[in-house]
Amino acid sequence: MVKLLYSPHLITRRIMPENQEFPMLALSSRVTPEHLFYIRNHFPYPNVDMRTWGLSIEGCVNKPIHFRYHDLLKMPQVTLPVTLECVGDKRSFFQPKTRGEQWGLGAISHAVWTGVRLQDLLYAAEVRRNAREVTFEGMDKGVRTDMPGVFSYTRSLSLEQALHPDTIVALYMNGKPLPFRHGYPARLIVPGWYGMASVKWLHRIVVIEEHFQGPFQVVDYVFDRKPLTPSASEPVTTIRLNSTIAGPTDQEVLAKGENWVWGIAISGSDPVVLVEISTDNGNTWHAATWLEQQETYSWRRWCWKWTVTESGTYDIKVRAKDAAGNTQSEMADWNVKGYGYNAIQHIRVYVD
Ligand SMILES: Nc1nc2c(c(=O)[nH]1)N[C@H]1C(S)=C(S)[C@@H](COP(=O)(O)O)O[C@H]1N2
Ligand SMILES: [Mo]
Repeated sequence: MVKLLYSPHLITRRIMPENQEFPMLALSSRVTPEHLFYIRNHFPYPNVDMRTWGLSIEGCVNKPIHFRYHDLLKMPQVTLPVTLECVGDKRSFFQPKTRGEQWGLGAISHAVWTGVRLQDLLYAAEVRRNAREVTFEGMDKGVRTDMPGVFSYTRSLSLEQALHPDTIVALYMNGKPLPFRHGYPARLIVPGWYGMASVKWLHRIVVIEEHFQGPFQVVDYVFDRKPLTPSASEPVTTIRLNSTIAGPTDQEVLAKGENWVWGIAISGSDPVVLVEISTDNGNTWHAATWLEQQETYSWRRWCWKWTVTESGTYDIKVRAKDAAGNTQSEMADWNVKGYGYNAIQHIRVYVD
């Protein structure tokens, strides 16, 4: 039987497979409640039978291991707040349009993840010297439109990234066992990276000696720029500096007086240090106020009180700056697959 899940709280982009986004306007806490967390699936949901489920570590290791669920639960656990963002987030803003799910602002959400360090599992299996990458296989599979065959959702990481102490096999999300749609019983969490790396319904880890060539590694999730030359193709990794206005919304009509502009900022590498708002199409900028502390791998909410005395049409913009001095640009970094949109967001509001 095909599982059809659909959440009325989310903004639906596709029902089968389920692809739904977080309604940014519902941003009211740092942690996204489970029923509002965005969902990104390539395939129908897998059938997970906990009587037989296990996580195997095999390939280029001295001691292949098969972990049962309770084995993992008994191991030392770490807890990390991590924002997941789909690299297709904001794709609908690219001009010209690019193919794929037309995500708006909300293919991004934040949760607190608990699980075992991947390095603990890999050390237990004794990775051999000639290992180069580690592949992660999800239990979901299906066909692709661009090539024949049935594929599982499988991704790889360099051995170095796999051994990073913050790369975890998560068993809990926000203090409860992972919800099925977010990868129960176990999923990879690669903090700071776009969401495609965080493989759900994980059941097989294979250590390999070569570069993984699966379609979710070398066909999808690469920035392709035309004309296509080898140097113009680079793999998608960390989350780009970005900021988003949750409210007001584009084309909203406001009253004169005090209005709050509010939203989130994120970066997968250098921390965001400043968010600025403009209400005159980018001529003058005002620093927003943080609603919470900077925390590695986490989005950060901000707000700014806008006192409007005159009726009119206002072009509001938001831009973030990071600790390395980078800032968002006006121009989107257009690429064939519509990945990594992080141009300055622009909305128009009317004050009556
Ligand atoms: N097994 C599996 N893992 C997966 C995917 C998938 O389709 N199958 N999608 C990936 C992508 S592209 C993203 S953005 C995140 C989304 O995680 P979420 O659905 O828990 O929000 O999961 C990643 N892990
Ligand atoms: Mo994604």
